[in-house]
Amino acid sequence: MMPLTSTALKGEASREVQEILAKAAEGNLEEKDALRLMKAEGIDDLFALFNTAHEIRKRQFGDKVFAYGFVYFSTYCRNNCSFCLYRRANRCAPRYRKKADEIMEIAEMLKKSGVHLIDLTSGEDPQIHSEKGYRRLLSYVERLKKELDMPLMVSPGVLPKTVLRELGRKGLDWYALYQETHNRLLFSKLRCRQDYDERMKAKTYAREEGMLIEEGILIGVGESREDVVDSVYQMKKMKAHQVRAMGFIPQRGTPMESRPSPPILEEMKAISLMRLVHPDRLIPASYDIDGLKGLGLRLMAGANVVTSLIPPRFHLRGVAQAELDVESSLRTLSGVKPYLQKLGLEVASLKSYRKWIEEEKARLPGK
Ligand code: SAM
Ligand code: MD0
Ligand code: SF4
Repeated sequence: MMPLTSTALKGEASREVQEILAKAAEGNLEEKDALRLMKAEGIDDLFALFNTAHEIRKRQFGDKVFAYGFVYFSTYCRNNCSFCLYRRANRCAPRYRKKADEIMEIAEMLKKSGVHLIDLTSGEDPQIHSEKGYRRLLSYVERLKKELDMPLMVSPGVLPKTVLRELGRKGLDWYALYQETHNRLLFSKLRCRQDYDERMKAKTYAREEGMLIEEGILIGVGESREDVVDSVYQMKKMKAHQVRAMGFIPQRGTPMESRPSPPILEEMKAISLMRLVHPDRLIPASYDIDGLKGLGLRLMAGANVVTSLIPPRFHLRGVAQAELDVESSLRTLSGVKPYLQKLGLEVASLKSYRKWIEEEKARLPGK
């Protein structure tokens, strides 16, 4: 492995942290050392951590980042996750369902804007999670793959094995389903009355059916740092292709509405740790948490995909930041490009993104 070029490993960080980061840069980070990094506090130790993660990102992906367009096509949901604006019981949640033609129009617009992938997301809408609904989801995927020929992700919640199989056959590239935590007790408080194992298994099935998978955790929802470290290594075990950590944003009308957001540093530490443990995986810096102002910090902590870009004029919503910058057109690729340039980053080509996913797909079991 090439040595890191920056001063990240030299700096003023404590000897202990320097030694851990040197090992991490060679791909040998043990869980106990990862926990020490999650507990880092002094500015020098933190700087060295972020800088090492940033250098590893650079070594793997150069100065190029990927960008994802987000289409929240139905905000109805049968579940009651305690952190989510769109939980069933929340009367304050904005609800809508987009029709097939409108989804196509939005996706086309996103394609034209230059994003690398369309992420088709919804709540666990009972009108999608039914026999007829699954057909509808399959038809969206079929149309999008045929008419648009773009890399495609779906995030509609837990799907049955049979539906995942058909999605795989239609050429779907990604299935995203976030556990939020790998601590079962905390899971039961966050994803009330949902089955931990069923959610994990859906990801295994998706991989077996030829899709890349994304796993994710929330930060600031009652997890310990041990939990975060455990999640980062569980993601490795499950061979997730894209891994994310997102800071919690309180939502009105939910049981967690008065819980504050965690400090950005906690999220940055989790992102950096993910980069150290998953050097060549994709890691999102989501617009959905703090908008533009937080993107740079997340990218500097080692993320390499800008997600949750939303076109204006379709009255679409985000998840954690439902309205932020959508109608002002700031939440678009052209809105973030100047900012990326300031950070010394560039938007990668669609060709290079396609190459990345095709190579990863070729490595899936049964290929
Ligand atoms: N309904 C589908 C599901 O839950 O899998 C897809 C919806 S989308 C992918 C929901 C994700 O956004 C959650 O898994 C969670 O990680 C994130 N999210 C939801 N509410 C949030 C909040 N208040 N703060 C931060 N992230 C949040
Ligand atoms: C994001 N709001 O990227 C989106 C969403 C679902 N696959 C992604 C959480 O932040
Ligand atoms: Fe529904 Fe997903 Fe929100 Fe949970 S996170 S309430 S499953 S939309």
